[in-house]
Amino acid sequence: MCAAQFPNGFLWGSATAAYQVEGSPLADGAGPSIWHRFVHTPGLVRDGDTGDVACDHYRRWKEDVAIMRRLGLQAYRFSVSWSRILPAGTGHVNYAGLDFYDRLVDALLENGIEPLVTLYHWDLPAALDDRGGWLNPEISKWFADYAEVMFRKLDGRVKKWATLNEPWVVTDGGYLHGALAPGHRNRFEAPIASHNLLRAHGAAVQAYRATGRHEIGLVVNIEPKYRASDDPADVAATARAEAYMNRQYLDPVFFGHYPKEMVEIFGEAWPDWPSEDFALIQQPIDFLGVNYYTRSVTRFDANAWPLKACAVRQKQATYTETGWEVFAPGLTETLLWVKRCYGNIPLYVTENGSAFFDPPTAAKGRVEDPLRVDYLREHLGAVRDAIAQGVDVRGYMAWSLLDNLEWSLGYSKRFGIVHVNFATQQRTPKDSAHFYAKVIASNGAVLEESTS
Ligand code: PNW
Repeated sequence: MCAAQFPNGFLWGSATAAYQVEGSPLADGAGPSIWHRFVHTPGLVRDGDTGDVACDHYRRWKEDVAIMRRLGLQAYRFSVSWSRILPAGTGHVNYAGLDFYDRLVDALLENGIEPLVTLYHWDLPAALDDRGGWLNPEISKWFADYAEVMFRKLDGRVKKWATLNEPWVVTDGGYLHGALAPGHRNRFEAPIASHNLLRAHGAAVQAYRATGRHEIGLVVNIEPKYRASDDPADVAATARAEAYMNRQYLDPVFFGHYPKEMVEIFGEAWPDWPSEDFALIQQPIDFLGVNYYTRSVTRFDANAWPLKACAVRQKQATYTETGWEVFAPGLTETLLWVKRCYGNIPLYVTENGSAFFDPPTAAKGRVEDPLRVDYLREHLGAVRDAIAQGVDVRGYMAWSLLDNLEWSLGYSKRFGIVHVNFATQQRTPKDSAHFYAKVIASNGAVLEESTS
């Protein structure tokens, strides 16, 4: 038995994002988002999959809340679709869209489940993309105005807000490599989009201080970078990769400047930023959300643009269906790294999970997913280890509650702890969900039981 335990009040939950689960993207007066556009552009999403129906959560949310309750979840992290609230992105408020989240929050609270609300999980109103989207500096005001609508409606019932989910993925996928909406490939645009995401984050935090009374933070994805060798070229490549993915957003928020490696990475495409922007970006936040999936062992690669770095595949490791190495110690390392670099801010693991093939047995009422159970067990142990070493981790949100639209990979990758049959919308909690329910009921004590 290990003495380390999860603190009392540790928050156990699960997470989703609006476009990945809701379906009915244009219902009740909603405007289209860039994801609605992207999925309806032929050739961009695997198998032509769309979020038109997804998990039909927009209509089946009551059933989904009941599932959460049965599993004993204490928290549900979801995101709000901006274009349901403001169909044109700014201006007219669509009260029917607002009502959906209003009812969801009430139902969660009635079932003893705390809502954690993310304001932006990638589904920008298409009308704002037409005005330049994240490339238009006015977006900080657009975002703060939208955020304020949400704060006025839900703050008090919602006590934990996140501004942005994974700004790195938004810019790397959406503006640099083009695999995600809006699908641009432009090295001059990516830094501008990043900077405006940060300004928008800061403006929303400012708006929250004026209207809200609880907690607001930011959610970033972190993938710890281990150097492949001590060769100076590999060491420098690893530092670039760490700056680009892990520090590009946190350094400005906590220190008021970008990592020095950004100029080296982007060269002439990296602008000189007005110094007053950093006062806006550096608003104090109440917590940080960390999304962790994997690590990377990094080496120099002259052909890998723009980082001149690439990941080295590990021979002995298990890889998930998204090609990510299963490496639980990396989560402990990530949490320790955040504390070491940025101080003792309260942390939530806002996403962690794995895509594996599930056996087609859901119709019989059982889905055995031993690899996902192992992943969950090992990563929860990693969180516990970080807590034992003094990191202030306050909660864990399993990604994802439901199998869902894995963005441009469509429905081909299943991250859910609850299986979704997309033909019938039948939900079946997988073995991993039942395991997680036991973890929650014992506040983590079940992790100490030997499994071999
Ligand atoms: C996250 N990376 O995306 C998102 O927040 C989820 O919406 C998504 O479904 C989940 O992880 C699984 O992919 C990421 O390349 C996408 O490092 C890419 C990376 C990290 C997170």
